[in-house]
Amino acid sequence: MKFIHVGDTHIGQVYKNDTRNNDIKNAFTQMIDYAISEKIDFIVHSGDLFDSGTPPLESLLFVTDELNRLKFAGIPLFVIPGSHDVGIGEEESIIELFHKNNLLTNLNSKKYLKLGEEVKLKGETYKEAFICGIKGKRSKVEDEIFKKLKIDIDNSAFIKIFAFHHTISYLGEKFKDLDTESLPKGFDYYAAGHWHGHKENIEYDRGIIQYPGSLEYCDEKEIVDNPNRGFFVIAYDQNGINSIEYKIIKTRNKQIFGINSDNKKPLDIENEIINKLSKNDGDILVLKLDGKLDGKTSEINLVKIKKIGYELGYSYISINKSKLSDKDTDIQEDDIKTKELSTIEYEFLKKKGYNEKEIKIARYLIDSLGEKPDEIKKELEAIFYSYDNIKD
Ligand SMILES: [Mn+2]
Repeated sequence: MKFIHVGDTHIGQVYKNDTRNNDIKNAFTQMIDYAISEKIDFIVHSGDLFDSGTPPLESLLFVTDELNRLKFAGIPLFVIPGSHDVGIGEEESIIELFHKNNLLTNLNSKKYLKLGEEVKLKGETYKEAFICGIKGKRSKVEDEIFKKLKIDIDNSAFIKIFAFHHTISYLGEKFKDLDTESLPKGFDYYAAGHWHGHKENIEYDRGIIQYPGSLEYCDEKEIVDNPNRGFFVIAYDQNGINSIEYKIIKTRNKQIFGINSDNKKPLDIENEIINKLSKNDGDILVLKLDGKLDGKTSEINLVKIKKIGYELGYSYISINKSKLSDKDTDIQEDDIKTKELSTIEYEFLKKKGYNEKEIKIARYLIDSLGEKPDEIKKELEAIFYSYDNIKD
């Protein structure tokens, strides 16, 4: 018997780029095609099926079609809602809509999860596998769940699977949102999601924790950091897990260039970049600029670079300037000692070429961290209107 473990498929509008959003859908289709052609017994999804708790209609229709193909092939899909599958301020997840339409099993539907003094969790036994899981974090409650968890495990199953949607402390204290030790014990396979990197074979209790990572690259960092994207195929029998394979899906060609700008003029950088570009068939292009430019960073004509790039055939172009600086924008050490923080902020943004309105918004946002969304919205509207008649 075989099952697929996939996670973080993020169907929706991850990019402001139709081609890349279609790539994300295409990755999902590749996984489903594989499940059907290889006669996989079932699929476990470890959360973030959608990119948003309120996905566009077009995404809902796409997923409905794909899940109907699975249903027709007799392959059940077991899902825990991820942090992205729940709308802001919502209790219920978009996953529940598909559960109610019998296109998947929401492992945290009322039937399986009961909150209270004790958190009672049930699962399903399918093809001699016991499957259960806990949804991702949208509120602090999900942290508490792990401390009070009582799981009704089917001990007669050949393999016991626990799905969860957290970054565990094993991966580093800095980004963790769950201590590894908080995970329940007694499982053979921990189907992990939320962290978009890829990690295999983390030993825990009597089993292993596996992160497949996002099924397609969800941002520039993932494009740069990860060579492959894919899902796990796990074979098991009465003796437990037999084999685990990482199935790599087909993604676009990537071209990643690092460009050092030390003592170069903006126009030189522009030409250097343009010279690197070549005719291609829909490649992804990432340009990482660093160093200290002899001139203003805003003088590099990014619009022109992108226009030429798209004409040459690139499907998606990301230009990263976060490590690029120019001679004017460095904050002087003396400034830190003698000036108010707000003055340093103002002068820095001014040198970066932002106008008064943009600076006011930026500084307001820095100051308003922690305020209520409604109040932030009101204040931002006021700033927008008050600057309407001022020329940039
Ligand atoms: Mn995710």
